[in-house]
Order: sequence, then structure tokens, then C-alpha cells
Amino acid sequence: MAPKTIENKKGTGGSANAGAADALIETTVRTKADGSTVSTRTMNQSKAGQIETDAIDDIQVLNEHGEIVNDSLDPKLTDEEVMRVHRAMVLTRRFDARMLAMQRQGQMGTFAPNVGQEATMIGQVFPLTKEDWYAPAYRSFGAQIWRGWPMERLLLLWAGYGEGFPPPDDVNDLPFSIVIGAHVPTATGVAMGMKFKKDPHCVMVNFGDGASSQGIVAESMNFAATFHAPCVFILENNGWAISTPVTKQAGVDVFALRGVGYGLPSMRADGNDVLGMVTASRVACERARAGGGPSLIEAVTYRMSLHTTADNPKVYRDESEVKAWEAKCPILRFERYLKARGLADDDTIARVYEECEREVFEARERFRKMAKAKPREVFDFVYEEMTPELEMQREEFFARLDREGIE
Ligand SMILES: Cc1ncc(C[n+]2csc(CCOP(=O)(O)OP(=O)(O)O)c2C)c(N)n1
Ligand SMILES: [Mg+2]
Repeated sequence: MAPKTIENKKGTGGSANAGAADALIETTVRTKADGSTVSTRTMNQSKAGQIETDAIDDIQVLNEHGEIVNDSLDPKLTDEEVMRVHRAMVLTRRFDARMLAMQRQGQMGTFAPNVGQEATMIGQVFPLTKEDWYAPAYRSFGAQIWRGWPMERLLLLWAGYGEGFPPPDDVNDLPFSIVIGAHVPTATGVAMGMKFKKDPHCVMVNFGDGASSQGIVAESMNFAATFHAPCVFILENNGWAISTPVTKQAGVDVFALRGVGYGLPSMRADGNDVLGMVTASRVACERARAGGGPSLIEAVTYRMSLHTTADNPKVYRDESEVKAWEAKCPILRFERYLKARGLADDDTIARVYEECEREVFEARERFRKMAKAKPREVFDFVYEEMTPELEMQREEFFARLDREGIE
């Protein structure tokens, strides 16, 4: 069978290579009973491996050694900005590690770790303003902290407290959905509304490689493209959708091609290079705000840790794959860059880790003071009007709590 791989060629964002595409189409002419002819155009699968497209921009600024490999794409962040980006990535990782420890100690609910994806997280939200909207998926707490979510609120959220769920009043984020891809049409809808109201801002939504196979995600991208909605789609290709590898997720290995199919300007960024992510995201946000419509960014990264705390990846993936990605660590790479830029040495970096660790501990203390179980809430939040059976159960349960002196 012909290989299905479509190789991506480094490009400049021009139109797809029409010549190569034409060569893939075969025209068959069939004569009907009445003598008229119909022609059918089909894809010549035997040539599918030969598609070359320059419709996708490849974006990398820092290589694995922290060296600038493409100066023209460098977002030229100030000293203060790069240090803030570094701190945000470290804070994300410390928060992640602490939440995992808390979960293992029974103090935290199930959550989806973010280790290895910090550059994707922070790079994508860096260009957003407070007025722009952000619709995160469930593995996005680094980005949420950057956007202004207090860490204790995120701890409440993952520990199952209702008050942790709504975004803070002054943060233009949407609540996320555990139903894969379900938040993507909402983001497109908000973007379409913004266009209608001539609101000059944009909406960013992130989702995974697995989510990109959901029909609703395809519909959302198509709607956004058709109606020119100011929406930035971030497709986080982290190699896995629970135990399904990307090789079993799609007939292409370049997920950015999905955007090309809808007519979205599409980029493929090194998701472990925070500067590349900032550039890709900035280009897409500026395009959206300027009336240029939606874009797609495939962020190529890797889920270093568990899918969620309920999962053990050792049963379905080879640890050597994880080891290979350790060398591409987004934080270590950025630290090499900071050192070469003369902004940090081992001591300054160690101090950032200590300060972030302290911040996380302080948030944990605030969380512990707030996390008071409210058993009477178990009947709230599901039905606007409860069924008679539930009413009865509630009465019975409340009577028992009253007898036992529980609030
Ligand atoms: C509609 C729906 N189907 C299945 C699931 C179970 N599920 C939870 S996470 C997940 C994989 C998602 O993978 P991906 O989109 O790549 O995101 P990642 O977890 O890798 O960040 C699945 C199938 C779900 N939550 N919702
Ligand atoms: Mg994934």
C-alpha cells in the first residue's frame, strides 16, 4: 500500500503547490446509457506520498540547545519579558508536581498533568490581551495561571469544589469542558459574535491531537473559516490521546494540514520552543484582530507525564520515547538561551525555582483554608428542577446530616 504520509516542506506561507496537487487527481470519463459522459475526479492514492505543500509555515526560533536558528522569526522579547516567561514555565511545572503529590496523598482529585508542554502553554497566551478571550482545554493550567487564575482557585477546581470552576470575574476565559472538543464551537461562536459586533479583539482556543478528530472540531474550524471569525485554533499535538498515538489518530502526520483543508492560514510550530510559539501565536492573533480571519497553529510537543492521574502510560508506551523528548525540554532549552543572553546563571535560575515552589505552597495553604466539604451541595448544579425522586433523597440525606450534626 502506498504510504499515507504527507511530508511537510519548509515554506513561506504561500499557496499550496498546485502542480503537485494536480498530479494527484485522476479524471475518469464514463459514458452513460444515453451517450452523454460524466467525469469523476479521484485522488490517486499511489501518489499520495508525494504531496508537497508549502501552504504551512514551519516555526522554530530556538533549537534544542537554546540557540537562535531563525532570527527573522524571533519575537524580540525584552529582558523583563523573557524572565517573566521563564518564571511562568517554572511555576507551571512546580504547580504540576505539587498537584501530583497532593493527588497521590488523597488531597486532590484527578487532573491532567502538563509536564513538557509549558512552552506551548505560555507561548500561546503570551500575545493575548486582557480583552481577548481564551477557551482552554483541561490540560492548560499553566496558561490559566498566566491569564490571571489564582492557583488556589485551580486547586479548588481540580479537587472538585464548585467555586473553583468559574473563571475569575476579571479574566476573559471560558470554562473548559471535559467532553473532548466541546468547547471549540463555543469559541468559534464567541468569535463570530465579536465579528458581528465589530469587537476588535480575538478568541483563542486550544485542543489536542485527539480532539482534532472530533466532528465538532471540524465543524468549528469550517464555520470560523467560512465566516472569517477572529479565532485562533491551537492544536496541541502532544503525541498521544490517552493511549492512542498520533500515528493512529490521522492519515497525515502533519496535523496543520487539517487547517489548510478549511482554508485557514496554518502554521506548524515547535511547541517546546516558547519563542517560536510566541511568534506563531502573535501572527495569528494580530491577523484575527486586524480582520484577517482565523488561523490554525499546530504546536508539536510531547506529553511527558500521565494522561491523567488515573492512567499509567507505562502499559502502552515505550519509556525510551519519553527519554528522547527529555532532551527537548522546553524549560532547559530556554534556560540555556537565558544564560547565553547574559540574563541568568545557575544561581538566579535556582532562585526562580525556590520562589515558585514557595508561591505554590502559599497557594496550597489558601486552598486548604477554603476547601471545606459541603455535603449538602451534592444535589446542586445538575438539575435546574430536581425530579421528585431526587427531592425525596435530598430530604432523607439532609435529615441524616441534621441527626449527625453535620452542616
Ligand atoms: C467526547 C469524549 N470522548 C472521549 C473522552 C475520553 N477522553 C478524555 S481525554 C481523551 C483524549 C484526548 O486527547 P487529546 O485531544 O490529544 O488531548 P490530550 O489529552 O492529549 O491533551 C479522551 C478520548 C471524552 N472526555 N470526551
Ligand atoms: Mg494529545
